[in-house]
Amino acid sequence: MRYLWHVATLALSATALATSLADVCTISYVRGVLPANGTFLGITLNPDSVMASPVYNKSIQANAFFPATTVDYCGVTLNYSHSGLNDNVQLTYWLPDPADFQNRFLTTGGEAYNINEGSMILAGGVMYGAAAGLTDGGWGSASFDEVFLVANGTVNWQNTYMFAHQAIHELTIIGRQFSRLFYNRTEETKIYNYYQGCSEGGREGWSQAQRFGDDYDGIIAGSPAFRYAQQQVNHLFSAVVEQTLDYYPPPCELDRIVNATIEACDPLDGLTDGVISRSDLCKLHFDPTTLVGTPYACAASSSSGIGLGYGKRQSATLNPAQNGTVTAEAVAVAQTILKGLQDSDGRQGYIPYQPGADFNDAQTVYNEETGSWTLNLGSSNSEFVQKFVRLVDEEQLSSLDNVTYDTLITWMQTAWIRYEDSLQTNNPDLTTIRKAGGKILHFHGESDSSIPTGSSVHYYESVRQIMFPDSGIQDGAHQLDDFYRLFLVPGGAHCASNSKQPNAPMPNTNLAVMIDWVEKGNAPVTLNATVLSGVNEGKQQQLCAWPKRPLWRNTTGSQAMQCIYDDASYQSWVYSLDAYTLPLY
Ligand SMILES: *[C@@H]1O[C@H](CO)[C@@H](O)[C@H](O)[C@H]1NC(C)=O
Ligand SMILES: *[C@@H]1O[C@H](CO)[C@@H](O)[C@H](O)[C@H]1NC(C)=O
Ligand SMILES: *[C@@H]1O[C@H](CO)[C@@H](O)[C@H](O)[C@H]1NC(C)=O
Ligand SMILES: *[C@@H]1O[C@H](CO)[C@@H](O)[C@H](O)[C@H]1NC(C)=O
Ligand SMILES: *[C@@H]1O[C@H](CO)[C@@H](O)[C@H](O)[C@H]1NC(C)=O
Ligand SMILES: *[C@@H]1O[C@H](CO)[C@@H](O)[C@H](O)[C@H]1NC(C)=O
Ligand SMILES: *[C@@H]1O[C@H](CO)[C@@H](O)[C@H](O)[C@H]1NC(C)=O
Ligand SMILES: *[C@@H]1O[C@H](CO)[C@@H](O)[C@H](O)[C@H]1NC(C)=O
Ligand SMILES: *[C@@H]1O[C@H](CO)[C@@H](O)[C@H](O)[C@H]1NC(C)=O
Ligand SMILES: *[C@@H]1O[C@H](CO)[C@@H](O)[C@H](O)[C@H]1NC(C)=O
Ligand SMILES: [Ca+2]
Repeated sequence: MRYLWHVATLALSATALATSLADVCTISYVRGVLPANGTFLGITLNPDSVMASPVYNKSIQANAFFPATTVDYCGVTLNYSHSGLNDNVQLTYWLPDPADFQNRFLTTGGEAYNINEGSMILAGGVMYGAAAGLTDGGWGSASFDEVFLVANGTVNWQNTYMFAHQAIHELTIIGRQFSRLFYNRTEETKIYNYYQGCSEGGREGWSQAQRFGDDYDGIIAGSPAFRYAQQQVNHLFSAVVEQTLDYYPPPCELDRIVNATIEACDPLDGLTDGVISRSDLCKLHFDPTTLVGTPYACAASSSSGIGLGYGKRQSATLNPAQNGTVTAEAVAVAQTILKGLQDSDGRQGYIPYQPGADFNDAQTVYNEETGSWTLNLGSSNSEFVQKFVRLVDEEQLSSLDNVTYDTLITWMQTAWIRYEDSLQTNNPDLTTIRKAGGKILHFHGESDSSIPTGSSVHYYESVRQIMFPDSGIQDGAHQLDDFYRLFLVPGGAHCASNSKQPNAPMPNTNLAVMIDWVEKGNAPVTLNATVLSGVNEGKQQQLCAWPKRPLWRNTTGSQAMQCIYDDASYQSWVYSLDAYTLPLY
């Protein structure tokens, strides 16, 4: 009996394997395998909207999220609506050839105010035998900030909840079931559910881990834009520092400070490679006042002002050539920014960037008429306050008149309460995903200039203290290790490699690592990373798991990396955020 059953199974799977991509990648086949109406409460799929076409030999270069690959896939789009709402949400799926499908589904997220990263990112799932999907949230090619207000003063809460967590969850549950039917897998067949995203995509990953923990086997969340109220208002902090200290540094002067910081702090980790792998030692031991008097010079350049900041890019402006020597005022601006937002009583309101990160938020704007550098109130810095805090349907604040550090904290408080159950995304209770056996891989660049690296550390430490209140720092971390690991990426910029520290590694094999953890039980003790530029391009490196930190020591005649625990370093990452009455996780 058993033998016959086995033969029959083989015959069936042989039939399934014989199905080609062209056979299944048609509109009529896809319509025929859509989940039935009633499968998802409140959701109606629209069969008329289905588009499907096969794509062969699509090549994608190595990037921050996955290595170079060439994939064949079936590109499908499919719309749905919510009961009682006249809305239209479009899903995009890339489905691997039936012969390559490995019972995996990958949900992907977005960046800035975009709910997705564009379809190329889906190749990062297809290359591992996963059907992969993205959503437009229901607003087509518009971004969330464009559909957030119905009018001055009126929030579109449906769009807000969709962006916050609902759309990504719907993408996942529809996609997993659709994949099952598309590949003709039985209800008993396990379809592994993965998530991958960075920045806003990192926040979206956490929105799923915190609310829908039992729907995911593995969540990869990079540099998350969570603790949204504080994170977004914090983009204005650097400008308020400049206004308060009444010094508006030419961009070149701050750039010189960053370069000199990298140069001075690079060796503190034991390896002189142009990369600050220990920004904590930099914080503890490097004194930027030593830079006063250092000459700087930059050629004229067109500047987007903002680089990879969180928010929209600004139109390019021309920066004139700049030269001079670093002033005490510029160093004071840098030091105040790196202390982080504090209220007028010296209580901490938010977490700073690490030394060595660019000062993107502090970029000033050249005023040709006055020939001077002025405050930058561009949308990347101020849109959140104007739109999401003040509810004025405009992309930026018109001035910072009377805005103080206390004002920023008041705005953070207002947004925190308003978006606590939608965008805030800092619930530290991960009991559901832990119990369900899901895994979380969290990473963050240590030279991120858009989302402070310490924001990820603060969340990790909140989870540890809430879930394992009776354990110490290292023992609690050891318990978290079972399902949640945080890796800081030496020299890493915001979800990208760093042109200022080109030898820095990027963890761009995360989905392979996660699959290995989920499906084979091989937990990442250190995280696999690859150098994506510079002289060491292609070289593999390992990243230490928090709270351990890398240190290169000359033990066997050559510098070897060790992951060590160092309490002074650990303490340099800890902020009590005592400007608020409630605990801020
Ligand atoms: C689901 O119901 C809607 C509305 O009644 C209908 O237009 C659509 O064809 C149905 N979808 C499927 C997959 O049967
Ligand atoms: C599906 O959604 C897309 C994107 O919003 C839209 O362009 C298209 O017209 C929709 N198709 C149908 C049949 O509603
Ligand atoms: C894809 O590339 C391979 C190798 O270059 C080639 O053999 C194959 O014919 C190509 N397939 C299609 C559909 O273009
Ligand atoms: C929205 O409010 C701002 C600030 O009060 C005002 O300048 C703008 O005209 C208003 N927009 C509309 C469409 O009323
Ligand atoms: C789906 O698989 C079942 C066995 O699990 C088989 O009987 C059926 O013919 C398959 N359907 C298609 C469309 O391949
Ligand atoms: C900082 O270093 C970069 C190279 O990493 C260089 O292009 C830039 O000109 C330097 N800036 C200053 C002000 O020295
Ligand atoms: C420095 O800038 C001034 C104008 O501000 C210019 O006259 C001078 O040539 C510049 N010097 C160098 C070394 O670039
Ligand atoms: C700033 O405060 C001063 C003094 O209270 C007040 O006169 C002025 O109108 C305020 N400016 C703005 C833009 O609120
Ligand atoms: C680790 O990264 C290297 C490239 O640096 C790659 O060859 C290797 O396959 C990766 N390992 C895993 C498990 O992804
Ligand atoms: C490490 O130690 C060996 C032997 O003592 C020495 O030759 C070498 O220069 C050292 N390397 C570094 C990078 O300090
Ligand atoms: Ca170094």
